[in-house]
Amino acid sequence: MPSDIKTHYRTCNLCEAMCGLEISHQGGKILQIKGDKQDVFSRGHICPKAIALQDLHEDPDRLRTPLKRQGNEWLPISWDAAFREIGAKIKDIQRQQGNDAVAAYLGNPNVHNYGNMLLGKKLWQALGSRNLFSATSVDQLPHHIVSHLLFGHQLQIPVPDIDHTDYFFIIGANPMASNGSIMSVPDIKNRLKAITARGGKIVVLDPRRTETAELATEHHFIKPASDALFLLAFCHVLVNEKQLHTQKDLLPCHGLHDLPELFADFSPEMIAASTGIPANNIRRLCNEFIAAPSAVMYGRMGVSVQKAGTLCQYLIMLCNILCKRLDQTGGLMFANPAVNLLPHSGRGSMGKHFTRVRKLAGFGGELPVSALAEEILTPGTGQIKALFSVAGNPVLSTPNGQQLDKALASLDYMVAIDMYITETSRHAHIILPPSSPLERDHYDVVFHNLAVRNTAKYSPALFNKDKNTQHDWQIFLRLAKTLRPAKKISARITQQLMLRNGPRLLLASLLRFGPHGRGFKAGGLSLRKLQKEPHGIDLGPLKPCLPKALHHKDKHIHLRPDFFQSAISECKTWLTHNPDELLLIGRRHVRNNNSWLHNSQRLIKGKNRCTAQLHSQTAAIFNIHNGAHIKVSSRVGNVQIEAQISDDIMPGVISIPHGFGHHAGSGWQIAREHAGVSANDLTDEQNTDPLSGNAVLNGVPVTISPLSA
Ligand SMILES: Nc1nc2c(c(=O)[nH]1)N[C@H]1C(S)=C(S)[C@@H](COP(=O)(O)OP(=O)(O)OC[C@H]3O[C@@H](n4cnc5c(=O)[nH]c(N)nc54)[C@H](O)[C@@H]3O)O[C@H]1N2
Ligand SMILES: Nc1nc2c(c(=O)[nH]1)N[C@H]1C(S)=C(S)[C@@H](COP(=O)(O)OP(=O)(O)OC[C@H]3O[C@@H](n4cnc5c(=O)[nH]c(N)nc54)[C@H](O)[C@@H]3O)O[C@H]1N2
Ligand code: SF4
Ligand SMILES: [Mo]
Repeated sequence: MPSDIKTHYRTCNLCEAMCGLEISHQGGKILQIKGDKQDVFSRGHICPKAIALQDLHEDPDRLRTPLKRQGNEWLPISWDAAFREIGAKIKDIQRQQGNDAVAAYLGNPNVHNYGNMLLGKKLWQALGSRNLFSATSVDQLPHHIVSHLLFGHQLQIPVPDIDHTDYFFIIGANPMASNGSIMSVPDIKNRLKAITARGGKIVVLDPRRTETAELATEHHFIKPASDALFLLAFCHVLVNEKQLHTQKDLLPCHGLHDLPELFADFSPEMIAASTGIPANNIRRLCNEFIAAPSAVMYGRMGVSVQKAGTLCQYLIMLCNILCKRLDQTGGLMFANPAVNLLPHSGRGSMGKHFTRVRKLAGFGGELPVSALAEEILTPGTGQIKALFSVAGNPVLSTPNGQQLDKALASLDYMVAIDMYITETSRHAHIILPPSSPLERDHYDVVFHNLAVRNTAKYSPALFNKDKNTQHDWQIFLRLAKTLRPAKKISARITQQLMLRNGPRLLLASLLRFGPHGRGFKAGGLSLRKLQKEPHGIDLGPLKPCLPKALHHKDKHIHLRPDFFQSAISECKTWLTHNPDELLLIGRRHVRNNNSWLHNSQRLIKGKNRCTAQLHSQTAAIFNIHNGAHIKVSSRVGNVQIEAQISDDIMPGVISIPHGFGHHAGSGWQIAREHAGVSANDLTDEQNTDPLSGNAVLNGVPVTISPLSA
């Protein structure tokens, strides 16, 4: 290699897998991005999206300076002028209509950005509004609630010990496309293959025969949103038939004795027709799950964002507990990350506040985003009049996007912190673009807590940002300072210190005082030590840590059957089977990332991915041919989309990926050429999980009809 070619190592921040990248660059230009073979966690693996970091960095459509909207036109504005205008408008609205008139929506990439995680709250605190929404309530909210109830902390979420399991039971997850979620696991393919190679088994329950199902030992179609019934029958066998709740050597639990009553009515025979899974299969799977030397049951988006999402995640946890799979090697285990955010975050609180219009309960200081549009559109005291949208695209990612689109257009004022003019940020009065991911340093403060192995890695910035570029955290701190200038001298000094040092100082102290650091003593893990290890440091496999690590004072798991009783009773009404029902589910593809990587030509090229997949039997009923255009309608709207006939999907199910539906008024030119339609123009904001307020994005009733041939 010529000497002026340099190599930079960093962790990819695009998804949860935390792959190590090796980036060669010369004179400020990226030459190549490949997997870092020496990375202690990912061992050289990357997915096709890694190259998007270059495309994103170089994308001429990526905003590099704040923009102010004048009608339909966008004009550059200086940072100082932008902060001044925002400060004045927001203060004015809050003075006249109260703090709650200003809301914030936080999108998914916040969690992949440690500055946002560590300093974002300064902005929400400065706003002082109870109207805080995020992508959590179209995603993993049920996991937080289950962990809050059972273990005493919303962030204490166990993950599959995939590298040591003999039996991986996957319900409603497609890690081969998603690269794992609530399970940070680079190189999923080889880790899955290793399970079967060592004589283990992978079982997948999914209405689609997915890329993950292809690798599994066994795949079963399950009717969308019937998983709670399947899991109730599974628990029925474990508890009512095999009495596993009476075992003496279970982890200490409260509430075991109430379990038989909960599951009494759900024998495998009762639920077979409604789920599509024969009773003998359920009993066999139970026996196998109990008998395997090690085993783990895991469920993700397919079960999290359905009507009984919270119940499903609860029942999955119960199966793991009853079969002694929780906190066991090869089972469901807790990570021990170098940065442990648990002591510094709320343990989770339920029902402390409710949305104004529909009275949906909040959790952990946030409200369900399914209610955001109506909170903007419904007049009255407490109506939302202004919004900060931060690293999110809720018009494409939350239910009934069309309604939210209208709501955003009606706001008195909106600010977007985003690097693109998106379907959402196009409604903003001002867009504040942050630095590109390659211009900032990186440490995963969230996903090491959900990783299948304990490792730590710090990535410095690859490129220096120029003076006119601001990191997200700088934008937050400057906004906070404008909105709530510190009064006391000590607070002013802290504000100034934070602005000068950013999140790195906090990271350094979290590492030093974290589980692998030694505080003020020498030795132990520190930022300085990590800076010398560009491929990361291996901290070993997941280890048992219960009951010590439980956050409940009594060091017991609280099973809380009382909390789930009503949802379980409700399931009894689902025991009827309607053969004519057509249910919508989602679909992820390894080259998409929610709504925002469609502007990379290298990723979007190829066959149209925004299609409606349906089974040939379903197609025949509606007289639909492969490639035909069809209309899909739901209670809230309709879309016109290309049909893709595939027998890899269950009859009676239709699958449309989310994140498409790019608007002509957006600024991503390549994405617009592959606009597609938004699945969330069909999902219903009124349809939420009663236990959590989480959105129902899978199992949405729709009808279809062919458009002219
Ligand atoms: N129907 C259906 N809907 C779904 C899902 C589904 O499976 N089906 N999945 C849901 C899930 S799991 C999620 S997480 C949500 C995602 O929902 P959102 O988070 O609302 O949407 P994203 O598409 O991730 O949009 C991210 C935005 O952040 C911007 N961005 C990227 N990086 C940064 C950064 O570092 N700083 C800033 N300031 N901006 C940045 C991008 O330009 C983009 O506009 O979608 C949900 N919606
Ligand atoms: N390439 C890519 N990777 C991503 C993302 C992306 O958009 N693209 N998004 C990231 C984000 S934000 C997240 S949260 C994760 C999500 O990660 P995953 O949950 O692994 O991803 P999904 O592909 O949504 O998997 C859900 C699976 O559930 C199935 N399913 C749908 N409905 C049901 C049902 O009712 N019952 C059952 N049993 N299964 C059902 C679907 O067919 C699908 O295979 O992926 C992350 N990684
Ligand atoms: S799997 Fe995720 S972390 Fe790894 S390269 Fe792809 S997008 Fe990046
Ligand atoms: Mo997500």
